[in-house]
Amino acid sequence: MKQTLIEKAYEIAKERYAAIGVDTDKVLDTLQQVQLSLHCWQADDVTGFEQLGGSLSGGIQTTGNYPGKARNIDELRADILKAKSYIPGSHRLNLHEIYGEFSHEHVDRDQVEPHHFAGWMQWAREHGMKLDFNSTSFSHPKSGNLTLSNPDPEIRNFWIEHTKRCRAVAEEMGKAQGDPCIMNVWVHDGSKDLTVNRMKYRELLMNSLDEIFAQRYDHMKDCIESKVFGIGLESYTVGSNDFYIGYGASRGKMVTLDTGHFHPTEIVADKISSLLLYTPEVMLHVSRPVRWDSDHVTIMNDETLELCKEIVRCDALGKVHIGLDYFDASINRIGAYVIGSRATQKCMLLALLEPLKTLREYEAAGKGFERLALLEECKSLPFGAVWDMFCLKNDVPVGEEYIAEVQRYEAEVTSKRN
Ligand code: RNT
Ligand code: ZN
Repeated sequence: MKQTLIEKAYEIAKERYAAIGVDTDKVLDTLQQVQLSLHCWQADDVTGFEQLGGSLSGGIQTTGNYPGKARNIDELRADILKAKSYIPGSHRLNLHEIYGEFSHEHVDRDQVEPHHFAGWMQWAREHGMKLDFNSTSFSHPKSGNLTLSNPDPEIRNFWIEHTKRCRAVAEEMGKAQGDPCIMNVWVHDGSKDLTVNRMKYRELLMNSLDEIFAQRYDHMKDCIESKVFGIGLESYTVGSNDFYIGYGASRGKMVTLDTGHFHPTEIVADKISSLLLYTPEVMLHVSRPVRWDSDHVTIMNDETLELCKEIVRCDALGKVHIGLDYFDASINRIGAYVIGSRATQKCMLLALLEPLKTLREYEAAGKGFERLALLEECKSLPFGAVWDMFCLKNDVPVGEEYIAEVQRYEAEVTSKRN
């Protein structure tokens, strides 16, 4: 797209926003600071590099078999860099334990060590990305239906050991990058059919977590993720929302809000302010549930928009960590990264462009009509011109230009993978 055209449009948009008291230059500076944590698992359908040969388990599923998924670390890294080159700003990378560099030896989950991620740490440094981390309780012979809440001490201790070791990995990552690594704990634990022991498993999970978190670290931060149910585990989820809110609030741990992990009519954005009053920070997994936790590619929809608006309205950009979590195997996977990341950033931009001061004055004065009218008018202000400027400034493709770029990478690289 012609640079002069983008600049001209931006100047007009800037004036238009100034009329409602919004400084677009400042907004662009703020947006530049907003980092997404890109999930490494979109490029290979949550397979990882353990090569255990099993299929994805733990109640999560990828659907589709679009060709070209990354088959090894080199391909995954190349794909992530490609995606990153079409996403404005600088971002983090969120790794799962199963993506370690195990170089053909079988390293069981209770044996993982920081050195298995030394290559990632170096690679991330070279490419200006900070790392976040996740323990992996799914897709393993010992995953079953219960991990950290398993009544069998042997299996439970296996997963406790795994999670402890993952925290040690995260600590090393945090140290190496001079910035805390955020480590998420999500376990699928639950039951397909009725249980008559709800309390028992939750107590076990609580005790396991207490044991895992007993070790204090200075360079990593823990977060814990709830869910309504997993596929095949429909009747009961040990780590429910209530469970983790209670746990997080009583232990001072961050809660992860995955936008696919709530009842369809719940508004996830509404939860941020409550959490921030009782827990230090919040982690997000931005996703797009379609009828269930389907992990469709994030788009610019009301849910994502409302989420970003809440972060800005709570003045919580420094306290809310924005991770992405979706895995669509039915379309070009690099394209999926780019769509979801840019959509989240666009939502954040719209949120930052809100004339919050005026809106709040209206609200304080009981001017309901005025508040609603301005909220509605904001929807048709020329935010697209501001977004284009952001892309231009960051030297990434403007607008739909990245489609052809992704197509080219597909033709030259991913389509040649079997
Ligand atoms: C599953 C959770 C979890 C996973 C990733 C792979 O429902 O959302 O966060 O998607 O850890
Ligand atoms: Zn998630």
